Formats: sequence, structure tokens, C-alpha cells
Amino acid sequence: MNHIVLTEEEISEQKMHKNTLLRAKHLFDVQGFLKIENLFPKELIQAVADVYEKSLNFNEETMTLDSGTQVSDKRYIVPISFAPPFNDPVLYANPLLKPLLEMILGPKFILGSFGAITALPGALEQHLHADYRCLFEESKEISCSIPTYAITFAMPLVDIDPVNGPTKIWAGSHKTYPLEQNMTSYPRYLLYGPIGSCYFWDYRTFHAGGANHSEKMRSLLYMSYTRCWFKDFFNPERLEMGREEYKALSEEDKKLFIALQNRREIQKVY
Ligand SMILES: O=C(O)CCC(=O)C(=O)O
Repeated sequence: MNHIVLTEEEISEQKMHKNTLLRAKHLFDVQGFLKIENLFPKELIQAVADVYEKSLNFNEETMTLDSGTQVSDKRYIVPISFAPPFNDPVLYANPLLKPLLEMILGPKFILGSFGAITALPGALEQHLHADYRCLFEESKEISCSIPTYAITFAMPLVDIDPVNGPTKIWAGSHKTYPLEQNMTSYPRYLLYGPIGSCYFWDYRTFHAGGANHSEKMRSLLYMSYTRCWFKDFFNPERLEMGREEYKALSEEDKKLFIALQNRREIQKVY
């Protein structure tokens, strides 16, 4: 099994067993991605999904979404403001997940972006891409051998299956940046799962949003978690939060939102 299924005990204690953590970290390092089958409470995600779907302006005549930015055929990135129900810490600072994120991104990881990705019915497969360029343009070897600096975290807002828009991903491609453009030297996986599941990938791992062959929208919530020093110059940073919502955060959670603040503030927090 190349993904993680949490035990009932882990869920009730809201803590991953040490062996689960080590296995999760190992799988992530080797594959460049990881799926966790049952991280979130289904009722919470369903409530979030209902609010999100109602907020969308889907024009069925033109088959366009009058919200967000189109990123490929019938696929849109929609910014989401940190307001109820989206600002529940279970979503962005999940206690089951935080220790794993610390192992992957170091203890001072932060949230860089937060939004949703919606593939409309009939959306075509997206172009193959990684979420960032080689960090050191002059050396693929160095760029690929260092630990990761950022991940994209995806949380299905509908039950996703191979038909309605899995994310195609090429295992191990984060370690080389593609040796061949046809990707045949990398095993290809489909990332999908029910509401409550999640999957995430290294910014360097090659992937593509899959086609949506169903008659319904396929949406997922996404977050970029990064090391605190990383500034994303190539993707628009989408992080929207009102002053009141920010003030209501716990001191611990405020550390995750450093990207919203003046960089000099970082020194005050750490
Ligand atoms: O829609 C998906 O499954 C992934 C989308 C994606 O990778 C992107 O828009 O960059």
C-alpha cells in the first residue's frame, strides 16, 4: 500500500503513531506525493463543500465559471477568504497532520496560499507541470537532491474517482525533474479519494489535473505549505484574511500566516 489509512485509535486521539509518521514521511520522500485516506471528519468537509459550491457562479450556457482564474480547459482556481466555515483550524492546522508537515518542511513551515480548484464537467486533462521551476537553475542535481521547500495540499470537496477528475502524478519525478518529456520512466498514479481524504505533493513533482468525464463539478480545496523563508515568485500567492479573523487566531496559528505580514514581523515571531 502506497498511501496511509489512519487507525481508529489515531483518529480518536488526533495523533499519528510514530510508525505511521515515519512511513508517511518515507512514502512522501520516495514518491514525491502522499495520500491519506481518512484525515478529516466527513461532516465538516461536506459543510465546507456545500458553502463553496453555493458561492460559485457557474454559467451552464457558456460552460464557464464566473469566479476565480481559469488555469486550463474548464479548470479554475478560486481564491477563498479565511472566514467561516473555511477558517476552521481542523482544515489548515490539523493536529494529525502538523507533525508530518514539520518532518517534511521543518518546524517553522507556513501557509503560502489557500483556495479551491474546480474542474467543470467536460474539463480536459491539464498540461503536465510541476508547481515550481528548478530552485537552482544552473543545477538540476542540487535542486532535486535537497529536501523539499514547499508542498501543494489538496482536499476533495466531492468524492473524487477516476472518472470525475483525479490528479495524475508521476512518482519520483521530483528527484530528477523529468529525464524524458514523455514521462515513461516514472510510474504514473491517479490521486483521488472520498470527502475526508487528502493528498499532497512536492512542488517539484510532475502532475496534471485529470479530465472530468462526469456531469458535475469536481472541486478540491488546496493549500500551499512552505518553509518560512520561501517566497513563491511564480505562482500568485493567494491568502486572504480579514483583520478580525487574524486577531482571532491563536498565537500558535498566527505563525502559519506570516506571509500576510511584513517580513520584519518574522523576526518577532521566531
Ligand atoms: O485539478 C487538479 O487536480 C490539479 C490542478 C493543478 O495541478 C493546477 O492547477 O496547477
